[in-house]
Amino acid sequence: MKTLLTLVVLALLAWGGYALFADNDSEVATPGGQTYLTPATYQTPNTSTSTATSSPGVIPAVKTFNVTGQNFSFAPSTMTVNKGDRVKINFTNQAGTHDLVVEGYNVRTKVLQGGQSETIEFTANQSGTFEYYCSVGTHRQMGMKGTLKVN
Ligand SMILES: [Cu+2]
Repeated sequence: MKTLLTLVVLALLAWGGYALFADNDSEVATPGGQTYLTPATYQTPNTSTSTATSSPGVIPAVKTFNVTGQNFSFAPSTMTVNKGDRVKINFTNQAGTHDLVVEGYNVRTKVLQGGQSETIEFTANQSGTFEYYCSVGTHRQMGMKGTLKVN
C-alpha cells in the first residue's frame, strides 16, 4: 500500500514536472487575462511540501507575525503558536535602535535602526512560555519585551 502511494506521488510529480516544461496547452486563458491551471496539473500544497519534511503527512503550519518595535515596546506583546509550528516573525523597527531576541530558541535579528526590518524564522520545537526582548542597553528592563507561548 505504501509502495503504491509512493508510485502515485512520483507519477504526480513527474507529470507536474512535465507540465512545467511543456507548452501552455493546459492553461485556460480567460478574457480577464488571468490563467488558471486545470485540475490535472494543479499541485496541492500537500504534494509540493511533503518532500521537504522528514515525517511524511505532517505538514508544519506556518505562523507569521508582523511585530513592530519602538521606544520601548513590542507590538504585539504576545504571540501564541502550537508546538511544531514554523514561526515566522517579520520584525520592523519603527524608531530607535532595537533588535528582537527570542529567549530559549537562540534566534535574534540584527540590531536595527529606525525604519529597518528583518525576518527571522524557526520551528517551535519546545513547548512553554518564552520571552522575546530587545537586547540593546537596558531596553528589556524598560519593558521592551513580550511573550511567546508554545502550546
Ligand atoms: Cu531596544
